[in-house]
Amino acid sequence: MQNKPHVLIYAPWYEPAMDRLDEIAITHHLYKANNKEDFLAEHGPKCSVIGTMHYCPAALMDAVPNLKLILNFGVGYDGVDIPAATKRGITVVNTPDVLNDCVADMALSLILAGRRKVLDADRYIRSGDWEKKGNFEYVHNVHSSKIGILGLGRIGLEIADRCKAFKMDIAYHQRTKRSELNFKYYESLIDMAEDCEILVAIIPGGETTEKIIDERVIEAIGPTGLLVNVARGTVVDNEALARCLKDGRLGGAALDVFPNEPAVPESLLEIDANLILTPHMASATHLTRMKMGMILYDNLMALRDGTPFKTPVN
Ligand code: A2R
Repeated sequence: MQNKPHVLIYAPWYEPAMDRLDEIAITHHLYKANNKEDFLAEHGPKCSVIGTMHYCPAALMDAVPNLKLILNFGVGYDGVDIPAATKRGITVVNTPDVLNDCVADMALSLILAGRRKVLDADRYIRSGDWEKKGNFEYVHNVHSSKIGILGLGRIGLEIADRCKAFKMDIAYHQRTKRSELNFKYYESLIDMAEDCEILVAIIPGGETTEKIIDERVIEAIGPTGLLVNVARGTVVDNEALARCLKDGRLGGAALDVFPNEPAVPESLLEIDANLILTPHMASATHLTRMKMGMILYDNLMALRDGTPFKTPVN
């Protein structure tokens, strides 16, 4: 095919899906290069597309002077400089909706495991404590507990649906009330945290939400409460979280995301109970990652064929 676009792959994604791009494009894998600067200088100018996961600063856009399209593998694009892309006439596309169920499933896994202390209980057996000390501590209910969802968007709504099945009492906070829904709305995040036993975050990252879950909010969730973060690491003040977990102001936390992945704050790694850490895997099932990849494939087809993009964010 004559008019195959050249794609600079900055960060790789689900391989079976990424490999499909080679049917309709010529891919250049920057992340594999020993000398990234030389690689970029050689291949950047012929590329009209960058493929990435949540990250594309203006400097990278400038290294690809004929850039028309950024394929962002993931629904969150807080690491992509959207104003810079828009200013340069570059379209950014993401992979919304197809991951809603998967991320919601993971949120529920963390809620259930965090609330019932499944991982601590597993360690209790393996350490021999069951035989030495007797039965494991009593924990708190999932059913009939009050949950506050921070961000009742596409994924948040799926989480709410699952919580309903678990007979939980559901509330939410975001900037806009959704009058079409029956869930209790809180105008104030801190008020919701005060009233709830579980708080789950599923909002975008970026400046407007940075450390929105601060020490006051964490304290408000309380000593018997659970914080679950499947949004972005930046939305929680993780140092405050570590302090609150250590001195018992917060009962427990379950985190799938961190501010500088794959690094995890030392202060969290030091904590060996009431804290579940997972490596940003909420959407990482074979089927969902394939679906996400195929959305990027379809957007690339649209660029090649001159048809409208499927999932533009700018
Ligand atoms: O605030 P609203 O009414 O725009 O509601 C959105 C809410 N949200 C916020 N809530 C409180 N304070 C904020 N500063 C704030 N900014 C946004 O988050 C909306 O209901 C929700 C996001 O929903 P969607 O745009 O449908 O996103 P989706 O697909 O559910 O994904 C959420 C995030 C991604 O951006 C990734 O960072 C993560 O989940 O995987």
